[in-house]
Amino acid sequence: MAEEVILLDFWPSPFGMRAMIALREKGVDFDLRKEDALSNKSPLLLEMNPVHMKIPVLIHIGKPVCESLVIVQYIDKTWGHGSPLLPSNPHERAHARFWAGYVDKKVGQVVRAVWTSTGEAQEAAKKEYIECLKVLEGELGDKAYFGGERFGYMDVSPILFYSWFYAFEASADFSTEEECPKLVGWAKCCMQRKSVAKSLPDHHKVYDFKLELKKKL
Ligand code: GS8
Repeated sequence: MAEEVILLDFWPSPFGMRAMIALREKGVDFDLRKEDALSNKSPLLLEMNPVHMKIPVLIHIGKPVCESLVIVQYIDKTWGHGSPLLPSNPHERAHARFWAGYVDKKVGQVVRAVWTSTGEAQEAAKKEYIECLKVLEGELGDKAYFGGERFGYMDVSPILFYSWFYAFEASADFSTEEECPKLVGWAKCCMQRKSVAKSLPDHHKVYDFKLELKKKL
């Protein structure tokens, strides 16, 4: 390996998937170190991300980069080869950052209650979650990818949910495809890319993990 690139990851983590997709889009070789981020954090993780103590952490020539969206931007700037993930136009760039942030600030905030709650609380969470997805679908419109014809930063951010759709659906009895057909069409189109297919875990495995996690909560 020409320069040392290490990714600290936890296999079901949606956030780790973002970093992996970006590295694979750029064709960067990396050493994937699997963590048990929930119950047995390694000394390296604690040293490299002492503030949040969370994965993913990208360690490039000994220096850590934390937070998945920051990592994706770092990868895009550092490895210039391959097509850029972020647009160069300042307004388009700001727009891409806004929507990537929407995924964490809105969708990410409501989704937990979809699989952890029950009864009326779950129904309310499901409604709110589907509304958030529909807003995202509205932004996608009839485009192939969020940014237009090319896969980019705005796709790397939300695609992580695809591997979790099944777990959410099975927990709260709904079909994402019926609710948001264009969004699921987009996700299937992203899955045609090697970078994405290789980085997203099997949705049944994710579901089993969720069941185990729910028992512990
Ligand atoms: C979130 C990372 C995160 O929650 C990002 O990188 O975008 N905003 C951050 N990581 C989890 C992995 S599981 O989904 C984590 O490391 N959790 C450990 C903990 O909460 O202690």
